Amino acid sequence: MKKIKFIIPVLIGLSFFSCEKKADCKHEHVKQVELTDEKQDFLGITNKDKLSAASKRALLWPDELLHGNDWFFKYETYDLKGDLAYEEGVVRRDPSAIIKHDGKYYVWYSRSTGPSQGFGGDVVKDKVFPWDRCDIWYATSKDGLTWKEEGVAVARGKAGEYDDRSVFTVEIMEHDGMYYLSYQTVKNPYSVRVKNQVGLSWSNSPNGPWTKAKEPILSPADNGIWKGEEQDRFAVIKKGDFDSHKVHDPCILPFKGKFYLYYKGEQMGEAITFGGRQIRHGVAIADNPKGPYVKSPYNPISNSGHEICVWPYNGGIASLITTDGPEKNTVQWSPDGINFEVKAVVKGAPHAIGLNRTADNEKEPTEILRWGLTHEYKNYNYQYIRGFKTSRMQYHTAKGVVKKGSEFSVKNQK
Ligand code: AAL
Repeated sequence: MKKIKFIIPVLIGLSFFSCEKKADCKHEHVKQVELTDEKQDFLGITNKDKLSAASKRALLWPDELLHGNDWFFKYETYDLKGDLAYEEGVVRRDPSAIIKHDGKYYVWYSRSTGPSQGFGGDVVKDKVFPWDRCDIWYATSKDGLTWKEEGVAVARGKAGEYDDRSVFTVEIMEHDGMYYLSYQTVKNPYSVRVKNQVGLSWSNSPNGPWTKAKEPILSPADNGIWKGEEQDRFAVIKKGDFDSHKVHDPCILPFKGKFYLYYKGEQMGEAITFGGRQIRHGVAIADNPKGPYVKSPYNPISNSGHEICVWPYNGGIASLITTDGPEKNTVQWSPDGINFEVKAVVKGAPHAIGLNRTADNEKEPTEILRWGLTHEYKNYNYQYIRGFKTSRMQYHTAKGVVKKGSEFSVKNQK
């Protein structure tokens, strides 16, 4: 068998450094890849001596991913019934995960009413975004399809408090008989440069009453410097860390005896990079659910993504990365909750997912995604909560062809 070894330079973070002398170059990782006849055949490479850049990248893919499809899924969305069906004049968005209590599913979400005026007018009085002037509401359901809105769980704070303008984009964590809601907070006025923080409330029942933390549990990094006084979030002297402007989409998971608060960072002077908006995720870790949460020195822990969607799997943490950045629409996994690797590239994914935390998430990598909640834009002003379901696709077969051993073959035919 003819074996050829290729030295493939892997550039860290896809940055294109140039080094005068190869030996002096600190930025390169060099990986030896063996191109066997089998691998050549599997990848369909015409000539071992003439590898395109794409074939060289394909040779770096781990065998486990090359031959498996365990993390891949496809999805569809559907309308909900009852109080969560679309209602004119009402914004319901960013559903939390779903939990079950006394035979009923529970979900929390951002709720506001009326259209948004944007930032052109009086930001003290106007509603600038659909997620501005929100309170956190909750709903229950017997079957996950028809929902009853139960009312406010956590309201905005009193004038002058850190959360007096909007409380929104909430997540639920149930731990040791206690319930914790983590969510975004904004203080009036909601200008384009306003910093967004993360708040926390807790209760011994999902029906409340909820006790609010006196201070935010997470704040943006304070090492960015705005340029000038004008309300322009792109004008900076220094951008600062990936989360120097906003800490968003909090989700706390108990992990390895601690509490991992995953969040989306938005940076002052946010750029448009080759993958879209420059959005990355971070994690902050605490010994207790109420904190204090300390940001990981390894942040950011993703180079892409938007709303946080994380779940425990196989002793580590899985993460669905959507919407922004070069690794959007990938499912990733990390053994330590910090160092994530791509496991699958999906065709698309629901946004702002509310995961079904009652699922047996260890059954298969994406079992927790079999059904859940998402939101969709009816238009710029109004969003509503919808359901989604996914299925795995192990084989791609034509109609009428049944591949033996595949429980999915019939359902997933095109
Ligand atoms: C979302 C989240 C955050 C943003 C906005 C409302 O889906 O990423 O919550 O602030 O959009």
